[in-house]
Amino acid sequence: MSLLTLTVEKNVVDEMSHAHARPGVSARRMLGVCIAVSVSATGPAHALTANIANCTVPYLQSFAPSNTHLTSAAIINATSTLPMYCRVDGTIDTPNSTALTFSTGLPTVWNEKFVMLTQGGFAGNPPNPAGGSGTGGSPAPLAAGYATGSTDTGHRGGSFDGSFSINHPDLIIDFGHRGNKVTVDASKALIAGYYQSAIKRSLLVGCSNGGRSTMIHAQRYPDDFDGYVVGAPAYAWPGMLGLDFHHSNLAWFSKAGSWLSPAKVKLLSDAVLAACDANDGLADAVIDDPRKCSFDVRTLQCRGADSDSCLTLPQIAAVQLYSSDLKNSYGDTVSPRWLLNGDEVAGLTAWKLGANPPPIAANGRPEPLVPTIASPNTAQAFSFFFEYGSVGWQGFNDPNWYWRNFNLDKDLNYLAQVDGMTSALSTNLMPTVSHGAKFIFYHGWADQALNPLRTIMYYDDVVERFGKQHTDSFMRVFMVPGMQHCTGGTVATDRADYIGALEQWLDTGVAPTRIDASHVQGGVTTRTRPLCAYPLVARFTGPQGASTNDAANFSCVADQ
Ligand SMILES: [Ca+2]
Repeated sequence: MSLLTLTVEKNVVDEMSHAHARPGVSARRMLGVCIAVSVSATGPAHALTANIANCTVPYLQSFAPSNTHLTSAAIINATSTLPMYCRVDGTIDTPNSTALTFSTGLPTVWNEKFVMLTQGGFAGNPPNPAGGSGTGGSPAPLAAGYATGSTDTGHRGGSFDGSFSINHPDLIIDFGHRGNKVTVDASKALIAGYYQSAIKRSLLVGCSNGGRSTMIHAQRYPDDFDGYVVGAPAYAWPGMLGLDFHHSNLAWFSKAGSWLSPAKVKLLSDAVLAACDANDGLADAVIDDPRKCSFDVRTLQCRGADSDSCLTLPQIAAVQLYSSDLKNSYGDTVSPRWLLNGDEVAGLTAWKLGANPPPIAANGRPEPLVPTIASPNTAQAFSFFFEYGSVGWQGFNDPNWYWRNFNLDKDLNYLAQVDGMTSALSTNLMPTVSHGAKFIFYHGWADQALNPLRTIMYYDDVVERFGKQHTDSFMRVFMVPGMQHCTGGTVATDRADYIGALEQWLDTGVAPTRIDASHVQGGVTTRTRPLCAYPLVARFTGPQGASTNDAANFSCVADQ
């Protein structure tokens, strides 16, 4: 058998980093809410026009913090998707490092607001101030008239490469929170200097590691932002994140014969969907809340020879381990169950299994290809990039770490040390919410990268601390049925303007209970559906025979 590997392609890195703009997306579409900033060919409704003659390094350097060294400033002409802007690039010194690069985007017609962009995965991509927000539906903030900031957080390598961490706790801190902080400070200073005007509102947005970045910033630097869009956050990095990936690697690769081929993933996916789709009252190819799906995988057991239409006993055991809480020998749950969600076909192979079977060692055990310091972008499946990068290289600082040696009883302290640099577990949000800051969280119910139950757990912790009523005044969580990681999903309504909803909340003081979202296929909107503030759910309330693909026929109601 040939050694088939998964190599990260450029487009995958782009998808992970959510660094690309979404051409042609207007701020007006897909919204059940009004939005504060109207986007048109002439720019935002409320705008200030810059003196573009000031887009020079000598002029702007005079406003930059002393740790910030500008390398270029240039006017970028308008394109079909982006307005004219001044792009400022530079480096920022952090303790022990001069490697951090950043970029600030200064639109000529400015809406007087700032959006700090964040990166997914291990960050490490070139800064891109014209990039998307990672929110799966909001237009690129620069295109909407915002000044923007972006940074690689101090290292290069891209979204899947954690190798920078070995012997560099300083770079882990920069990745953890400091890289974004120094970029926010530099960007704000450059914005105020360029426009000779104060910033009226600042927002921090991101998904995945970007979601973690928003939370940790709110916890450590509570005065910087007025609002946060937090997508599918990897907030418990690396401890719980590493455990969740270890959990799935144990399920699929502990024993010979456990691995599922893409054909068997489809079998499982179809069977789960068939069993649970209608539980929410609508057979629409989406399981609204997969916690309520009690699918028995033993119904798929092979009765005769193994084939793509059944699962073997080792495969059934693997699905059961994957979809059960993982406990250590003391009985503590260290990783909650992965939900069977009926759209495994959209994400399980890429994130957890790989498209090709793992090599089998001489002892009969599967030995999936794992990343190495020399080859950090090659592995059996994405899960190994994150288990190795976060647990082995960040937690243990060991370039030769081996995933099977991780000890669930003894080794958590190794991760706790790095948790102190990167985790956003704190629920002490008072310093930021006391000045009026708001949070919109979102997470796909079918996310097979980061467990949606983790976001529910954080929300429950916040409610426990502040009470439901107080929490409602500053935080709303939108669970997206059928959505994969940050975006995607076979028929999920994965595109929603969370930034627009946050802006409206800040403008009016009225919290969003419903954000209308779309599924777009081949450029055509095939379904709209409200996303409802958790724990509310969307239920069909239209007239008999009305379209179930039209958000107008749904209401957000308490789940029954
Ligand atoms: Ca359904």
